[in-house]
Amino acid sequence: MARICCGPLHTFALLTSVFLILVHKDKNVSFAFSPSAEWQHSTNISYRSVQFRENLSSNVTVSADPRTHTRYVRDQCGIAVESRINCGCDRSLSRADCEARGCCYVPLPQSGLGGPPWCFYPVRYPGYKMGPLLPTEKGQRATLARSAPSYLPRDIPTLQLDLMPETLGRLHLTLKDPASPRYEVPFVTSQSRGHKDIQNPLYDVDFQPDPFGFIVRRKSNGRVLLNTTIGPLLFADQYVQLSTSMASSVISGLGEHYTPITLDLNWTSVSLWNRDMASANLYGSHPFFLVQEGDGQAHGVFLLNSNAMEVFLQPAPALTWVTVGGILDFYIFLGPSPQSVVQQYHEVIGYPMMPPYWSLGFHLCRWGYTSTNITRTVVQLMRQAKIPLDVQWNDLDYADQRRVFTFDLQRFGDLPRMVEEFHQLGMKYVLILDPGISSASPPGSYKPFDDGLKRGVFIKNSTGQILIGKVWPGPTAFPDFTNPTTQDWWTDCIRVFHSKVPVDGLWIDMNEPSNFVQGSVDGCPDSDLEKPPYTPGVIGGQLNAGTLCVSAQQYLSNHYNLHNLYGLTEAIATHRALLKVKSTRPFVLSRSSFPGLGRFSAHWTGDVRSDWEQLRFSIPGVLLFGLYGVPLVGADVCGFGGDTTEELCVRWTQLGAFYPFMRNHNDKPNAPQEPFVFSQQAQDAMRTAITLRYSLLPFLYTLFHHTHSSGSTVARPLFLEFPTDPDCQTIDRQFLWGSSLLISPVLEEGALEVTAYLPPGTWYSLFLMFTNGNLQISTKCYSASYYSKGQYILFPAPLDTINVHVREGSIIPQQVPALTTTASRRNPFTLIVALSVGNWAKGELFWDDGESLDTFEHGNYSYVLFFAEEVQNRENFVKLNGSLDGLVLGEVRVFGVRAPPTSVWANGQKVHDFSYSQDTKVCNKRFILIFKMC
Ligand code: MIG
Repeated sequence: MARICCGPLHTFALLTSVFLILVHKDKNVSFAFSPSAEWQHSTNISYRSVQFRENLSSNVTVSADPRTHTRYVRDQCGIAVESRINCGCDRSLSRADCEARGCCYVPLPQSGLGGPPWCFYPVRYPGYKMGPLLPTEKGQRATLARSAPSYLPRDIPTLQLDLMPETLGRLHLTLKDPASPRYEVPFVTSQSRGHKDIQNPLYDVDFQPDPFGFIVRRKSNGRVLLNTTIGPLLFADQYVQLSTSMASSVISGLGEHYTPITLDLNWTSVSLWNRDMASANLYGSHPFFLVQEGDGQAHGVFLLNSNAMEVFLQPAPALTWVTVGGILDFYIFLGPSPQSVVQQYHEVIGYPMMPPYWSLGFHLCRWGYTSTNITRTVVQLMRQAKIPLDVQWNDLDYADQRRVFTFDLQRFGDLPRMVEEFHQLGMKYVLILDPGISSASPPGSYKPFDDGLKRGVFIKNSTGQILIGKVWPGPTAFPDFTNPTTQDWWTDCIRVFHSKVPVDGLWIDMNEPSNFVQGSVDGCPDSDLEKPPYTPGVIGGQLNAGTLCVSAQQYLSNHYNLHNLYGLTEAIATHRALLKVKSTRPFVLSRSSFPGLGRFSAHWTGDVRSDWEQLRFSIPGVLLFGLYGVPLVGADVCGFGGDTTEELCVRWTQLGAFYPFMRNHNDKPNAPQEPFVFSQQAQDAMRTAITLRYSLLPFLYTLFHHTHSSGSTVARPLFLEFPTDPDCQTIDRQFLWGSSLLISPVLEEGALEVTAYLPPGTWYSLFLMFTNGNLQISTKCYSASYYSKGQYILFPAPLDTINVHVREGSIIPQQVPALTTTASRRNPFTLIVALSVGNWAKGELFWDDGESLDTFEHGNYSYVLFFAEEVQNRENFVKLNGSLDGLVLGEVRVFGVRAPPTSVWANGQKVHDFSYSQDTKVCNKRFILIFKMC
């Protein structure tokens, strides 16, 4: 047969001129596998062009003024109702209070709560006055001064504005106090690069000098992207406010919240203050948003500020940032495509880490595996059920009195041996690590605390004693990861523990940080930090609710400023510790997050309930973290809180098979939800889904490579890929892997069909097609193709099926699945070639050993490009070289072959073992051809 199969190959150079020919009467279709040529991501697929919706705001339903029932009523202060900027973001105001602030008070018939404000700023409400713009090394600078104080305590009378064009598509703008330095966010943007002399950037900036405001336009079409003259700039010590108009109402970001992919602008607000709470302000803070402008272009805004923040959204469309500290540090990204906005953002916060290959496998966990023997049994039962499993986890159960860096000698006494056994099976092991360090063990009995005390690693309260809170082990101290000494101590703790229990990764939970008492066991002082003049809308009403006193002192600043960075700094420390201890790619899973987390860690969406609504909202949750630069993300498969049902768990496993990070995890009191506890039918369905995932891991890994090397997304909202298709703007019940796999899961109880949108073009159904003795998977050796004009189509979705479609023109590298990635990585590859209408397809594979550090950076990898194209004669084939050690291409499946081939050739030899079947659903008759290379 084809030469590509002749045993393990030392280098791909041996594969010179590997090509396959399908001989038809008139034409040949050839496939050349190119390991070296460059191929840009942009495809030739032409998008349906759409008209820019000129007046997006006219599509917005606003609270009409009932006095006239028209949309754009001018009230007496001259401002349309939907454009009123609340003069009382900080507190509700009576007419007298409002007028004392010099604001307009115009009541509306409905209640003032949750709707347009009654008290709002008049046009040109006094603020700062801007002096002349002077050139600096990085751009331009101006001084802003207040002529009269604002209504806030401790105004900052003079501000310094810096305008720094950094790249053609990126503008950096800061506002700070030139007189005394204020807190600025550390860590996040150390990698950001900019250029000094930007010729012809995508943006224009204009200023209104008095009162100060700026306007950012897209130069190509003059569109106003941001206009801050719609409201005043307020800048006081603990209250900073800025409003802007938005170019459209289609906005994604400002997480972490429980939302659809686009935000609701109907007089809502979102608070950014990390909290261990499955509602309202969630575990992470991401002050970034992306705006779809309506014509396929997009821009993004990142406010680099880690203080407690509330962002008010209104239908104008407009938004108002209010933050209780720090400076205003804006990055504005001009795209122009949504995908390039994401790239520009990731350039600033750092490209995500390259995950170890095994971390893309299936993970299994629960709170309540109460011994090594129970944990072992779980692994055994998974293997008996022949369901792939790469990583077994333990929750807090392993720890002696719930103290981290210990293990319970009664129930987990042979933990080291268990981990070794898992390694023998080609599996990995991860356990949980909470940041709270028990402070109540007798002196000399718990080294992490004793050492930490000696080395001064713990956060102190405002009077300089170690702050004690309460978490799982009881009283605990909290490491201050902004302190370099803490980093060393943490590395030592991990090194010592790892020398006993050779964990492969660490799961850092409770790192908002979470605290079972408010502030500390001694409460918190009564101060401006604990009770700022204004507290954003956070659960519990106070910043120290469920966490530490914000007046607590850390190495770099107080907790008031650093709170939102706690998880990020712990992730950095844990990543670095694993790097030092293991010298392979670290795997860290963090609950709390901040921009930049993705460079160090994966993320899961926390304590989701086992219900259908949470299943559905897990999709935008995962997709948004892709925008935030944390591509390795997933929700707890089958749900965490409450008992799951068999049907929910099957559907969740099918969707979870397409989370970039796939872990089934369960809360302590719940009925078990491991795949093997369900009926044979359910197990079959779960096995099919997980095995399908395993077959696609080479493709998934290649997507991670792109994200790691150029800032992109893995699980991708449709609008990123089809930006000019208005139907895609808000779709978040479906998503893509990269640009070519469309996933359309069932999200409703009892549903056996799914209505899914197919963007314009031809799409091929992807079924699991592997017959593997080990896995005994039922196979469906057919495909159906659909030609879509950009429409919703009803697909059958019986319980054993998740609908996945391959986009025309793509080649998807797969590998014969196995029970672990250790085994599957040795299996032959398979290619799915989804021919376009024009009979071409392309794809790629990034491959390395899956765990060494910086393989891309050091060049220790292979990169293969695959092309399929129609050629007139065999002489025209491209001959290409490259290197790809020991990889075997086992099978090729070509979707969309126009007529049954009379013969098939590979590497100059006739292939005898091939089959083709007619594609039943196809309009213009096409065939699927499968042939074995080995
Ligand atoms: O207060 O470690 O989100 O995944 O199982 C609960 C026990 C602490 C919260 C995590 C969850 C984990 C649980 N943890």
